[in-house]
Amino acid sequence: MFLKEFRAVVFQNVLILCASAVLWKQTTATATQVTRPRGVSLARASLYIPDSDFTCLDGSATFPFRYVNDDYCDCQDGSDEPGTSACPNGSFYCRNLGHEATVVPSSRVNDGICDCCDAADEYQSGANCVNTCKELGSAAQEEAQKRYELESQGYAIKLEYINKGKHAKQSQQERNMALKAEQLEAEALRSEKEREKQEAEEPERQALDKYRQIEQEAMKEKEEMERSQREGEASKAFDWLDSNQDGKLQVEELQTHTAFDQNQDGTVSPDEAKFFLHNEEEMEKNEFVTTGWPLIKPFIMKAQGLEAPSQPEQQAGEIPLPDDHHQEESIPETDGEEGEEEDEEHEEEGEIVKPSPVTPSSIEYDAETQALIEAANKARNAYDEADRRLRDLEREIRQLEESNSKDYGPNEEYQPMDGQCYEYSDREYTYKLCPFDNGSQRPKHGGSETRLGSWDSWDGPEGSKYAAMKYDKGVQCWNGPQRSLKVHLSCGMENQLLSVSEPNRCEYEMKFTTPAACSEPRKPNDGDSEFHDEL
Ligand code: MAN
Repeated sequence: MFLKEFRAVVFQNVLILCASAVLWKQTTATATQVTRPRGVSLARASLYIPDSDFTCLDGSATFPFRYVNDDYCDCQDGSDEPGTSACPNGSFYCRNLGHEATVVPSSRVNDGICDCCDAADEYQSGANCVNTCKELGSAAQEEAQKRYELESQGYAIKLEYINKGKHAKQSQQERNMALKAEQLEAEALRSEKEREKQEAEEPERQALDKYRQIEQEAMKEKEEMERSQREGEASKAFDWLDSNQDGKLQVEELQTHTAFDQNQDGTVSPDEAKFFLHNEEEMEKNEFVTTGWPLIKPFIMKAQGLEAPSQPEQQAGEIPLPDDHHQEESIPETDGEEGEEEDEEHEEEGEIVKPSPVTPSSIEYDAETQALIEAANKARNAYDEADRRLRDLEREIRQLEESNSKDYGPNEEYQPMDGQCYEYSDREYTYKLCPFDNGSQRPKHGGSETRLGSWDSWDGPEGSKYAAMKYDKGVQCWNGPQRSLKVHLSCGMENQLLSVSEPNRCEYEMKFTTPAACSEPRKPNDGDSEFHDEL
């Protein structure tokens, strides 16, 4: 406070006459400009009125105007020293006539380095700053003009996209309405065909029931015959193996047949023989017929040079009949009459085993039943067709509604990108983005495609939601999260995938340009931004 009073006195008594001159010297003044202290923007000029006291812009203090730019910092916000480096937090406004106005920190004022292109920040340092604003201004102007032209072209394409998108939406809605009407008709037709089918199937069912009964009986008969053939064969085999005819098979009896020599050492050991008797010393005929013969039969067949079935349960086929008592490993005929009978019996069995002529596929129906079947078939086909038609319609409606519910931007401008795919290759992978569908990665040197994510939502920052897209639920990363992808969109003349990165493992980012992201371009101004700077 004391210092301030002292300085005020000095100013009042010694420099009072020069004060206004100094102050005015520190202003910029051209014919078209409002006069204001050095370092103050046009927008703030009205806050610096030479004839009245100055109030710091943060309202913290008020003092005579001559304190402004007196190279002493009075305001906490540095607003009293816009044209000197006295305040550490002050800022200096470069007018930069011919180019863009800029604001630099006060500390750069008269520091010997040229910051403003009009050299205004170095008015006392002796640095030989040259005013380069005109050159910079025209280069920037040229650049801005080029950008404007490109943006205009991009925007023109965007307008086409908007047109296409809106048109597509409208035709989808029309198609949807038409499909809904067709769906109603198709539902009615299917109900009608269903009723006709039921009406035709009932008499068919009644007629077929009769045949089904006959069929079942024939099947039963066939099974019975097969079973008895199997048992006959087993019984005959038993009699042949039971060489002492005591009604039981013993180990010794089996040992006489090389067919049971499993380890091929030339003899059938008791253990080898016992294996076929379920590890017992002997086996009764009943047991042999049900479970013994199925085990033994493949070995006999093998010894006869026949292919043995792989599953013992499936052994019920015929094997050559025994015809020579002495022929090893052939089931022999029994001596005398009995043998002849067996032989005959077997021949009979051979005939019976032939497949039954009554199988479901070979049934011949009477003309009336046949007509009923044909009528029912016709009704079934008609129903199937009506059902298929309805399901096709429902599927198409679902797809349309799915596509209709997608957010293609505020004016449908992103709609033309749906259904397209764009690629980008780096050293290792070829990446593919199919907007509104998915993103993927394919190794360049072979290997399968990995899905990085499926379309989820718009994901731009608040206020510019349409600046980014999110694709998630990609293929699970090994020991990590499911892959996901973020696509950053910017204005460009064409739809193009510019770059792909993986900032975190299995989290991918793409840069994509598209005319759909262009905004209506603003004509570049004349390069003098003096009237555009803001408070
Ligand atoms: C693959 C690629 C990579 C990813 C690893 C993670 O090699 O999908 O992008 O980083 O898997 O294990």
